[in-house]
Amino acid sequence: MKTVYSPRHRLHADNQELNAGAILPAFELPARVDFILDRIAEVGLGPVLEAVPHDAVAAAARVHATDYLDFMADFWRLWLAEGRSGPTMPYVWPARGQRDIRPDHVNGLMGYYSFDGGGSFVEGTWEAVKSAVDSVLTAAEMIKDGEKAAYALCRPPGHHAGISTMGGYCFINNAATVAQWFRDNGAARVSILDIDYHHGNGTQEIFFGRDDVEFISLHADTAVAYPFFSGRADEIGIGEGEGFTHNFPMPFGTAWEGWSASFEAACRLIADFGPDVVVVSLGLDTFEGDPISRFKLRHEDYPKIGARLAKIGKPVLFVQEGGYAVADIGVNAVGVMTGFEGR
Ligand code: Q9C
Ligand code: ZN
Repeated sequence: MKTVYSPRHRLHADNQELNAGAILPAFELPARVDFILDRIAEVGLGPVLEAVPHDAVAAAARVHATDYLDFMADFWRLWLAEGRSGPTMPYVWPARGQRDIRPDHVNGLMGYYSFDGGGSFVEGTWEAVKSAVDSVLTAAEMIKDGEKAAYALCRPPGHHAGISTMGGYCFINNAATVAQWFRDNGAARVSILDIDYHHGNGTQEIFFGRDDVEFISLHADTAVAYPFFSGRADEIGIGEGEGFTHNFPMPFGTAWEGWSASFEAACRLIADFGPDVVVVSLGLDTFEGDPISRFKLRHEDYPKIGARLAKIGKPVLFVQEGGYAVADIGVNAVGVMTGFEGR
């Protein structure tokens, strides 16, 4: 299987996050990509190709608001103009009872265009964000040209990014952007299967009212787990989209037995929908050793995921999302791919 990535992901580094009352270095690190690339080489998964530059912003604008994209493009200039240069973090949001009103100052804009403190910028963030879109579009072209599967090793991840909000380490929604790209390039129907530990709130928001892009998410029950404000089983879509969003929340401690029951149901939903292509939001934070998550999948489970996805018989574009047990994510990511290939 071919992997696509951009070395420009490295420009997004040394970010911070709010975690249990402390400001810590972000878990979402450049080393994540290195560990996956090392494992790809070790196992001989296949060629690793550099992303071809695309008009990433135009592709993203098919699913994100242009004022949001303009804000991110301009963000570092606004930050420097305030005399700052260190990593950023939003800190005030328009919550219930306040107005949905766009401020002029960068401090307010950060909050207006985010839903949590996980949208932390450094100087190179915007370049890295666009490079992840280049990766996913390059991989999509391979699928369009006949590959059965491709792996877009995106960083930063994307599935928490909504129409006009960053958060959860995400800025542009890579999976949503590529699903829309497939629709714009001949696919009648696209399924997005999100198997990251966290609910794919951004992707859900983007496609909630649509019947041409199905969204299925397996995740930790958001009654008790991040991102808390979406991901319940009763969220099924709205209007024309009713019945085309499917959520499978699962309790802390879920291991293969429970997880695979939801996964099997998800695979059947995909077969019923009959998409031209399946986009898999591939988070590896379901792993038992993940430092910020509480599922119990083991190394040997990941090839089984790939093998079942291959049985659907549709082209699959894997898009990297979360996964933070740094030394293990290479083994688990490549395990999905080798399982898909039946080796
Ligand atoms: N103590 C992705 O996996 N922090 N984003 C939760 C837990 C946010 C995860 C804090 C986690 C975001 C792409
Ligand atoms: Zn996650």
